[in-house]
Amino acid sequence: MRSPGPMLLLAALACEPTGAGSSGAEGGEETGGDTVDSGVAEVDADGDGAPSWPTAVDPAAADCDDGDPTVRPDTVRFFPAGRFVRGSDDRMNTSPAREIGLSAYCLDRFEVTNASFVAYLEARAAAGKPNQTDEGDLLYAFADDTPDSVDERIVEEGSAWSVEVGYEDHPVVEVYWAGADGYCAWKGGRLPTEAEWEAAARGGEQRTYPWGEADPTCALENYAMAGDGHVTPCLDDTAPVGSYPAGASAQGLLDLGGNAAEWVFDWYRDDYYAESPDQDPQGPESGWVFEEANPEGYEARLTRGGNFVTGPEFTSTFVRWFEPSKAHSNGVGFRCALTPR
Ligand SMILES: [Ca+2]
Ligand SMILES: [Ca+2]
Ligand SMILES: [Ca+2]
Repeated sequence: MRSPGPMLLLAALACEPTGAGSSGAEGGEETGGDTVDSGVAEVDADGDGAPSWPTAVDPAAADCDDGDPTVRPDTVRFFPAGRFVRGSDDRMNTSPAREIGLSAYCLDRFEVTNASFVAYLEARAAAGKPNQTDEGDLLYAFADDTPDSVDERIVEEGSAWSVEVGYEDHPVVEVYWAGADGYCAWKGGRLPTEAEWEAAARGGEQRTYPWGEADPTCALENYAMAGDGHVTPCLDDTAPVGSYPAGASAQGLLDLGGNAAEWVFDWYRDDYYAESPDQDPQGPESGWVFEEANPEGYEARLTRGGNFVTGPEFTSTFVRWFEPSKAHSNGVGFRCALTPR
């Protein structure tokens, strides 16, 4: 477990998404120390109003880190150990659908925002490496040479960074996998595994979409509507995180469908589900994709949940979407997981 320095704590305090207000903060007002029916007292060691996850009666109110008052269930949700059916037999790369087990984990309720990611760049600058990991991997794509509909929202000005006004609470996009991985580690967490992401979206009910079975609409998520052979985006841009409370998952996670697609930890192989372990799968050892247009193939990682320009099927709970491992895109961001502690 890494020990966060003062800069991390300051950044964590400054980075709670303000777009979160509409979706409530269940659990945040809980008082610790209540005696429950079993006679076991809930413990709230860090005094943030949320009981520690091993003692919490209600998983939705559980504190994933009872030693850190900046980690609370209004922004990080606890998922108890359990089993769920992953995948779908409808698609080759999601077959076979089968039951797997996961240890307890925690997952952010919101996509990581531009403002939060700038705090990470500032912390890297203090370490002398503003836009790269210690291994030299780029974090954010400032110089985007691909034509697209959305400009970069984080602007580099010498040794400082600013977010385009009005985009502070939008999900960070144009972020490399290494940037997502590095940010989550800096926050004391990690990227979710693909299986953790899917279990959270399924909500313990085998949901087709994070909110349930209803077809996507522009009131449920930020995606692109299917039409006659083409798609029409609801907004053609990101929206502030947490803008679609009607599309929340069973456990209250926002924007799992649409807005920014989300990097997960795993490498991508289309046949992985046939060979993956039944407990806590972490993905294959390496990722690779072959395509007609690119028969030599390329190294690939995974995103989940679709984004503001993808059609409805990509925003389902089970569809897997691969990207070149060093890719960046105006529609790809991430959220972080945490092993409860
Ligand atoms: Ca607590
Ligand atoms: Ca806490
Ligand atoms: Ca998303």
